[in-house]
Amino acid sequence: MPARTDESVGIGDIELLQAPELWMTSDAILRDITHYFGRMLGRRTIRTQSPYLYQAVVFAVRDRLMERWGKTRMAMERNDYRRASYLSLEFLMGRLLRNAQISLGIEENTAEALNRIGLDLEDVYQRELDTGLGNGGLGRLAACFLDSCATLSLPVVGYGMRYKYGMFHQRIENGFQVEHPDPWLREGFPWEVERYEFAQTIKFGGRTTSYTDAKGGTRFEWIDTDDVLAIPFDVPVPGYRNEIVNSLRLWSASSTDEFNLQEFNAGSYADAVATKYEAENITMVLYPDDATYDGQVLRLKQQYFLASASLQDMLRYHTQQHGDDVSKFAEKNVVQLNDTHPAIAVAELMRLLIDEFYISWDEAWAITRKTMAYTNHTLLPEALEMWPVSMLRQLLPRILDIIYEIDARFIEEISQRWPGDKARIQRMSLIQKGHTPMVRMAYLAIAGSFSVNGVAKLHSELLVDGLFRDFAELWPEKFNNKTNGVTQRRWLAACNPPLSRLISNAIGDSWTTDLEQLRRLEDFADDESFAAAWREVKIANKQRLGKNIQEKTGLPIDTDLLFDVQVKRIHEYKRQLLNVLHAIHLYDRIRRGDGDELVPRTIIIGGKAAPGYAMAKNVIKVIHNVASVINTDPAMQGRLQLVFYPDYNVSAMELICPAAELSEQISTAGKEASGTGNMKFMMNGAITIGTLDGANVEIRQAVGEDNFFLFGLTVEEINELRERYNPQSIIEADEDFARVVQLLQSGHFNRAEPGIMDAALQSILEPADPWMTAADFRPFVDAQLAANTAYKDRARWTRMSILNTARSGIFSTDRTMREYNAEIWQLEPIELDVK
Ligand code: 26Q
Repeated sequence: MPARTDESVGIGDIELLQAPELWMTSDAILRDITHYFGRMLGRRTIRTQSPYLYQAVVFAVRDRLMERWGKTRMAMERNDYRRASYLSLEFLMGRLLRNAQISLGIEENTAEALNRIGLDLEDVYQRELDTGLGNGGLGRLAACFLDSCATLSLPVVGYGMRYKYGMFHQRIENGFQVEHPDPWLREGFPWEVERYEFAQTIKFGGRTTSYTDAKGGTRFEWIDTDDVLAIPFDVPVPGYRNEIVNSLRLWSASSTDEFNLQEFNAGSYADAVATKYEAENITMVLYPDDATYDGQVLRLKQQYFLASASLQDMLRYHTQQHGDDVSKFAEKNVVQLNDTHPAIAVAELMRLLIDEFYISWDEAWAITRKTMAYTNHTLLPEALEMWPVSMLRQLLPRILDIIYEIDARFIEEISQRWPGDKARIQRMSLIQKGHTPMVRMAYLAIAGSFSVNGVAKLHSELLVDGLFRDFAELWPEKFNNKTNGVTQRRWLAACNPPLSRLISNAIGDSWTTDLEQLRRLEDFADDESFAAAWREVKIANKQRLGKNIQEKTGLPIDTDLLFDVQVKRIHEYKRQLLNVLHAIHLYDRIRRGDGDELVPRTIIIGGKAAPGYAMAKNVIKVIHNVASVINTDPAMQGRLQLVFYPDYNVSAMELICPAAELSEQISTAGKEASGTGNMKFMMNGAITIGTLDGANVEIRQAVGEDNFFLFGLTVEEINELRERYNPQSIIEADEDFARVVQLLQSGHFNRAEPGIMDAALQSILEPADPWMTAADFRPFVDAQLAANTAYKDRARWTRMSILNTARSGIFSTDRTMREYNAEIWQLEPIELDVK
């Protein structure tokens, strides 16, 4: 139960928001900025290094959001809309100020207000720290989803974690990644509003007992628990110029007062304080792993903490609206699970309905299965989450009981459908038997949901044909696809102002809420003056990025070169090494005097490696060593550069994607669920060089095969080749490849660091290489040559670039969210005039 509630004040609801609306004029904005700067923050002089001007501007904007936020909430309550809750351990929001300004339509007025006192809004934007509460694609997708839902007026709440430390900062020392913490809250986070009145208590540990209730039924209790308090902090999510402001509710862990007191009374102050730290540990840090499962207790605590706090919050709201009758919970709520990370919510909702609302098992199960929907983001078996039964027994005993009961009933269902098929039961059971029995979280999510979706067409097909085949046979109606997208408000309008202006001058600005309008740019693909303007924008963006890279790395960037970019988490399946092999091949060609046909290029690679992923960290070192040889060789001057972009994050991508010309999407086919960086590049006019993997397949289909550089083995070819794969023979048969391997083996890139390249090189030479990098080397080099030829023909390249933008319309998250809503959520859009 919450420690304090509104009701406990005893005065009922009093509406205070009766003041007239704030003006959006530059006068009014300037007045508020100076008010906050002087009277609230207590500052007089503006120091460019201080965060206070930024904070004052945020407060002025936030006031204006707050009015709309209140109205949105009021409309939600009074019309009692069905809501979707997006549960995610990650929301990679990036910076919020520019986006809020654009959504409210006050960017020009704010800039003018600041101009009047001699300040530049752009500098204020740059002062904001990234909200880095996510690892990569999955977390950024959640952020794009929230933007689109608010813009479509959909009643969707994001539920996430307010980690004290977000994604680590990457620094490079001697070519090695060194991780530094991200204390993003240190200067305060002026966007959030603490809502202590909605705090929830979360149980851990203890034991379960049963008793007989008045009607003779058996009831269960979870007792002797160590409780932790979940405190919500709300962040506003503005829709684009539609007066809607939705919420992202982030939970922060804190110790419960009662609990501390007990131990204090027992005489151990130190223990009481230690316990407090243990509680707060739950939301201390984001796990920086993006594609491997590591079964740590703290991670399980995080997952349960998010699931329980969010579900209790939904039930609190539901009972506020409907009293204690939860029979309509599934009519009023849908929960979208962002991967299996919050999948324990299936069991937690069962517990809450049965133990706290006294609903029968069957009714609770019907409600749960009508409420939950699950999105899968990976096909990699090593990423599938499984928790040891023993860990659950210790940490969440009541939840384990419920999972066992779900499993027993599920097995019964399988036996009825396939009598006697024991192997099938073993395969499908929620519990994996063995020395250390494990709970398979994906299976719990599938069994407890009415919808299971993949994130690109190919990925969804592979789920049904492979990973979840047994389940798709049992419940074919549950499985569906929702191809990812990105929000054009951030990934075109905000990050690429010159291109946005050029586009809007040509076709108007309706693309900001209807991205398919970009198709009208096709009419300009052969217009010479438009093409010239298009090229100028790209050059300006390359200069902006070049300057940024020079500031970060000290390396002068030649902006006449083709910008060839691969930015994403470092992982073997994404094959940054294949890119490096190609860079070495180009270096080798130029060195041996065979580079005349090559257009000059700058290869930019960026991304973070999980701190525990040795091979990924080694890849970063390899890139740096190769880069330092290339970049210091006078023969490469003006012809070839290789740059590692340090500390890649959302704000970096906002500079990078508008400047990219060639987008590297070169994962082993069947491994990248979708990709979303690929869409950002396409939208900004980069041309993709890629494999038939994830959403690349749909990108190629949308843009046409002539406007995409395809290479590499298909999923079928990879499966077929697997058993007789022999990288050595591939290398021996390919002189260029052999020279590249020879350079690597000879120590050419690591004279003073013997052995440093060995692990990476060895991984490619291994017949067991799961990523089959060597098999795709020659096809990749050929596709790069095709890109090289296309780039030489300026008119042709520009045409391809324009067509990439023009045909990127389907990759808006507006489209993705419409599909989720039509096929899974079925929400009515919010109407602000209360019915
Ligand atoms: C799991 C257990 C313990 C600790 C961490 C994790 C963990 C955390 C994050 C596992 C995976 C992730 C992130 C996965 C991710 O970003 N997947 C990407 O999702 C994108 C959006 O759907 C896709 O476009 C990418 O293809 C996919 O790799």
